[in-house]
Order: sequence, then structure tokens, then C-alpha cells
Amino acid sequence: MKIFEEIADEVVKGNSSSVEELTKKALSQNISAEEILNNGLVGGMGIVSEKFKNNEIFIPEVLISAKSMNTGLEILKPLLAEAKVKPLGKVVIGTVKGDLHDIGKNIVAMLLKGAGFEVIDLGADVPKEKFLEYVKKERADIVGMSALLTTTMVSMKETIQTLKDAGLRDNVKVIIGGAPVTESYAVQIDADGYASDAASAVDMSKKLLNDKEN
Ligand code: B1M
Repeated sequence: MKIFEEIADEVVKGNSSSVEELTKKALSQNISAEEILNNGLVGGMGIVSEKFKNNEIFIPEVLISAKSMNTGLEILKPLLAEAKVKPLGKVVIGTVKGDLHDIGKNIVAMLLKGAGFEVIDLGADVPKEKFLEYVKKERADIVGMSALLTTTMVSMKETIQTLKDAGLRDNVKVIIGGAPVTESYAVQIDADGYASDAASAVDMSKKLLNDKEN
């Protein structure tokens, strides 16, 4: 449908006012909020995600597109809640204790939202007890941890141990990332997945969710 292409196109351009206008226009044409979300807004963020992965666009453009997607999402939210549209899965995400770097984590959170996940963002400097609390409280499918300092990476390991001690490790998939983090570190600390960038984090989260359900 042409209106979906138009919404996606404006998300890619990061044009919030057009996204708002077109989202309202689509609703006035009796198109469901779910279709507008999946085909328009998420469709647009999918293109953004690919372009980011291929180095065709960079962080500022991703942030502007995500902001415009959120403008549309805010309009649809009450309708989606009413229609009980089921999110893909629930992700609790945060930057680990002692670490204040949150730019990369925020991009990962935005792309996950854009891909249809419900994201509970705990912010930065998140202690292991808080990850545990929210995994329990929210019955999360996935817990995502970000670290930018070599000195804070150990908090990822400690958080996984905390989940194990609470008997919850098998209920949740763990994905980690951040500049100093590597795939081999993920294996070493018994995480389920590692992603080097935000778009790969979305792909990995979808894979982990699939593994969890099967
Ligand atoms: Co800091 N800092 N910093 N810093 N900082 C680095 C990380 C550093 C590499 C700079 C350097 O020395 N060359 C260095 C770390 C060295 C190390 O340990 N390896 C460093 C240091 C030392 C420090 C301080 C200790 C400096 C000081 O005070 N002496 C201090 C620590 C504060 C603290 O956290 N307790 C500090 C402070 C800061 C600022 C507050 C000034 C600021 C952060 C602001 C903020 O985030 N709100 C800052 C910044 C901006 C940086 C650099 C310049 C940029 C980081 C960034 O945002 N990159 C950084 C140097 C660098 O990386 N070149 C540096 C852009 C971002 C999009 O990339 O976060 O890697 P990134 O995220 C990517 C991927 O890694 C991945 O996807 C993202 C998007 O593609 N990813 C995930 C991230 N999280 C993921 C989670 C996933 C999956 C993928 O799954 C859940």
C-alpha cells in the first residue's frame, strides 16, 4: 500500500512531522494500528537498520529516524494496547554497573523497539540485582547487557551468575555487546549471544527468541 511506503520513507528520512501526519492519515483511512506499525514504522526502521549495517548511514541518522518512528508509535500506542497486539518478545536492557556509556545501548534499544520487541530500558550503571529484579518482574524473554569499559565487563559475568543463583538462568536468554566485548567473552561467561552492532543485536535477539520458543 502506498501509504506504508510513504511512512517508511519518512522514517528513513527522519521526518517526524510527516510521520505523525501520515500515521494519522492512515488511521483516518481505517487502516489498523498493527498494520501501520508493522508495514510503515517498523518497515522504515528495517531499512534504517540495513543501511546502518552497511555503513550507508551513521549514528546521528539512526537516532533521528528512531525519534521519528517513536512519534508515530506514540500515536498508535493506545490503539495497540486496546487491540492487544502481542510484541515479538520482551527485552530488559541496560548498561552494566559502573558504566555510564549509554549511546550504543540506546541505539540497540531503539532498533529492538523498531523491530517489534517490547523493551524495558533500565538505563546505565545497572547493578546485577536490578537486572534480576526486572527479569523476574517483567518475565523477560531476553536480557541485554552493554559495557564500554574493560573494567565493567566483569559485571556481565556477575549478572549471569546472579541469574543462575536465583534459578532463573534457564528462563531467559542473555545477549551482550559493547566495544570491548567479544564473541569469545560471551562464550566464556555463558551468555547466549553476542552482537557487534545494533542491527546484529536485533538479528541475534530474533534468533534467541526463536531458540527459546523451540
Ligand atoms: Co568513555 N571511554 N569514558 N565516555 N568513551 C571509551 C569507551 C574509551 C574506549 C575511550 C578511549 O580511551 N579510547 C575508554 C574505554 C577504555 C576501555 O576500558 N577499553 C573510555 C574511558 C576510559 C572513559 C572514562 C573512564 C574516562 C575518564 O573519566 N577517565 C569515563 C568512564 C565513565 C564511566 O562509564 N564510569 C568515560 C566517560 C565517557 C563520557 C561520559 C564522556 C562519554 C559517554 C556518554 C554517554 O554514553 N552518555 C564517553 C564516550 C562518548 C566515549 C567514546 C568516545 C564513544 C562511545 C560511544 O558512544 N560510541 C568511547 C571511545 C570509542 O568507543 N571510540 C569511550 C558510539 C556507540 C554507538 O558505539 O557504544 O560501541 P558503542 O555501541 C555499538 C556497539 O558496541 C554495539 O552496538 C552499538 C551500535 O552499533 N553495542 C551492543 C553496544 N551495546 C550493545 C549491547 C548489545 C549488543 C550490541 O546487546 C545487549
